[in-house]
Amino acid sequence: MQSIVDVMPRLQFGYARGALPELLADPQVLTVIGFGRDAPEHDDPRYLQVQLEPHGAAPFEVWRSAQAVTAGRDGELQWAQSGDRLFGALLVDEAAVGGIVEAARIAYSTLLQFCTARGFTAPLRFWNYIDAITVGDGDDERYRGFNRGRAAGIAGRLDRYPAATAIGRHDGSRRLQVYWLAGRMPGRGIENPRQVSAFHYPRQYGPQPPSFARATLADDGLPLLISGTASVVGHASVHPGDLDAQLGETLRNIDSLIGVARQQRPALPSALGSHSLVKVYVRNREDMPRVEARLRERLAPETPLLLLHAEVCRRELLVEIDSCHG
Ligand code: 3EB
Repeated sequence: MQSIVDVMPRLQFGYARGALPELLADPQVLTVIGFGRDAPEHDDPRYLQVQLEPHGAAPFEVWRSAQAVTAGRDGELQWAQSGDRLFGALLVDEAAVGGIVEAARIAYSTLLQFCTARGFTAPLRFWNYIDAITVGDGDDERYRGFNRGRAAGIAGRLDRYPAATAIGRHDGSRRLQVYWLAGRMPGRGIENPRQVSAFHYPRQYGPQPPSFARATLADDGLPLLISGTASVVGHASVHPGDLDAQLGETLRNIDSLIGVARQQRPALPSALGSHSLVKVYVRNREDMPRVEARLRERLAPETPLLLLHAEVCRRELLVEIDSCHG
């Protein structure tokens, strides 16, 4: 007999090593992401290339829905939707719009209007990939400009912040890339008691605090969506220059967030593991083998792990980790 309780169909996240055309041949695949300059080209709107170089041969990241998918393009925006899930991605050429601030404002106002028009009024998770993220001094730093533009694009359109990642690319292409997952019902923002909420960061980090929650807990068809997490305690970066200590602090922050989320959803596994998808952004390419070795010691052996060479938005931070969990 069927349960009278609605169970949301699950969206699965994983890393896969198949051939791209075969992955895309599955009609329930919502999104495939290829990493680095060796990622193949494909014009399917469910496929996205991210210009961050992987450590070793990169798998594809695959999001798979329990239902059929429809997909298309709308200008520079690509989208795919299935039931209550919408995946979208957008590239904005900074030179064409006058810089990073305006690129971020246009990206967010465009994508939020698009999502609302399709009935997906609840963005749940954003990934932002920004070339040369720490270039510029003081309040002219590009990441601070991105924060100003993002806040302007969101203003009046969102009453709560989803989880996010904002990470630097090294490819020299001044195009802002944003991709996201949206739903029809808002998720709950989860904050970390070890950290000041990013949207309350003090003035020293720029005139506009970053607009993101530490994690989103949405319906039970979605994992806990954990934001980019680094060695930040309170609002300060801790352990500058000490890679192992930064990794330890980052994992403590993630454990803490999972602990808070488990108060709302006790069925969530208590630690990262085979039911998680872990993405690790490493500032210095030469640190990648060490980061991988440390994480293999610290995490369950079957934990899906992808390491990418990327620039964290504070110069002293050597590593950042984001995850879909549970
Ligand atoms: C931090 O804790 C590290 O601006 O969207 C992590 C995740 C960070 C998301 C964002 C920034 C963002 O502040 C940086």
